[in-house]
Amino acid sequence: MTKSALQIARASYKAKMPKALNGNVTIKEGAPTQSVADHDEIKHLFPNTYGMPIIEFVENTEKKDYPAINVGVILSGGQAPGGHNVIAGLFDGLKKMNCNSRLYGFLLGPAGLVDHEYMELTGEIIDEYRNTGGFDIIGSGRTKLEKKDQFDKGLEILKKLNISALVIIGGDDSNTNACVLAEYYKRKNTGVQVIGCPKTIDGDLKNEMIETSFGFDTACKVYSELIGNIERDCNSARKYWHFIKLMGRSASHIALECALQTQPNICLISEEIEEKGQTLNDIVSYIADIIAKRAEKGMNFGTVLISEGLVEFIPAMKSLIAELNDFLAANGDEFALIKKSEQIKYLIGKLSPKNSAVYASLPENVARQLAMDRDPHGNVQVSLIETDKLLIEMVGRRLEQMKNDRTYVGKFNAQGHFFGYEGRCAAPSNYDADYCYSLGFAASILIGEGKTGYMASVRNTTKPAEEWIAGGIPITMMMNMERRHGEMKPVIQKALVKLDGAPFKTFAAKRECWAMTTDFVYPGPIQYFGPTEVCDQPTKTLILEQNGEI
Ligand code: FBP
Repeated sequence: MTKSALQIARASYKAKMPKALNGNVTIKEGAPTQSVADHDEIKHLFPNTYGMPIIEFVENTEKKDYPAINVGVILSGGQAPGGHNVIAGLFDGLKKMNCNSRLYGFLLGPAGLVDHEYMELTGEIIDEYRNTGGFDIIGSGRTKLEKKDQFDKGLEILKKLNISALVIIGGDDSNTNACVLAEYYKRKNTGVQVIGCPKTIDGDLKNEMIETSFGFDTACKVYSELIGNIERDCNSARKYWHFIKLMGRSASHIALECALQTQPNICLISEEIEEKGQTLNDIVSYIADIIAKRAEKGMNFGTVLISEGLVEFIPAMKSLIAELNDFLAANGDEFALIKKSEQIKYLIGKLSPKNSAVYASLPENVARQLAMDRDPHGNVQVSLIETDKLLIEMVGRRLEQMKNDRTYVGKFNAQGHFFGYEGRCAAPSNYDADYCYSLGFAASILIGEGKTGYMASVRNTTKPAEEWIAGGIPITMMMNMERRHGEMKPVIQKALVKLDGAPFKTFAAKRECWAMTTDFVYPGPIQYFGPTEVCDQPTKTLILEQNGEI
């Protein structure tokens, strides 16, 4: 592999860890825990892993003896910067406990466990990937690990390789499944422990105990750099409105964080739109009004940030998408036979009158995107819906009408962008490099201490790394019952943007001013070397959540 100069320099970066993890470690156990809701149901479903205490790692004067063990690791779902450092931290932690322990990686996600595709991760391989972005060390995948026969197939290879613990690095769904697997292996007395790690750039796997999912920090910094560059271009040429859609699936954490970092003229937060019950028309009016007001001041330019899942949060669109999901799930074969050019007309004829009218009002390309293949969960793939283009088209039409009414005098030239894949494999920021390495190291200690059904946790991360608090959180503690595919299932609660939380309130207090001024901030690229105030800062979201102010 030919390496860039940055990669070479970055390879020697020593990830910072909480003080307690640097020497000999022991565990401090808290009181028994409960699930966030639906206690009885969750307890009934997880009799062997429910109610376990929160664990904190503390320094120890004595060195403990740990037996040599074999451990497996899986990267699950979308890429997030720092995954390689979780694996490096896990590897180093295992070797520190016993230099004869071995680590195996299952290839291309959970499918590797079921299909018995794996490789041993040696020190030489790990060193190649320290502080690098991507998940390419073993690859990732979206196979859902949820059925008994998959668990049993997995157990065969775990037994064959004498693996006694498995670490699953994933988002809320993958960690939910990790917990189900932990319970299953414990119930069957297999002797295999399962530990989860919180990953996703979307930032929606967080709660009181898990401060943030890894990758969110780096991805937001990458997008904010790009947004800042666009803002500067915008402020230089003064002739374009830039509509920028940002990844993040349902939750708008990425859009909100990028807004806090770059101060755009408009940022659409899906959770607020849903709460206010806004229509697509309301959103178009909101944007068009700001464009018209800026035009009055001669500013025919600006930036609009749009969260990826926006359309699913507009009540009328939500209802349309839900009916389309059900219809296509039930009539997929018939739909596949319809000629491409006839598909929209066909669906208009099949939907209920209300949803049919909404569907018919959409620009053709968006109507087509809504009818495309579903993801493995049967849901529309929001990353494929060109919301930026949808809004450009609808706002453009509205401004034309406003010109006729003489309520808008200006020029509307717009550019659409989508930032998502650009940030998922970036070289991890110092924050993510340190956080991930610490998470992996914490996972190794949970394993050494015989724990299962836990998620590795590192808290207090707005403070210097040595003050971070590492430990483990019982996954059942994060669970509640939710309806999925018509059935009630135990799942980790997804964290959406809280409208009464400090990050949103800070944004809401400033947005009117940002709309009319041109107070863009240009964050520039992530800095990997240099003073701490430039290189080691966490996200504004995290600072606001923990300290209430920036
Ligand atoms: P995870 O939740 O698995 O981390 O994936 C996040 C994400 O990047 C979303 O932001 C995005 O909607 C989706 O993955 C895209 O999926 P794919 O990688 O399959 O295109």
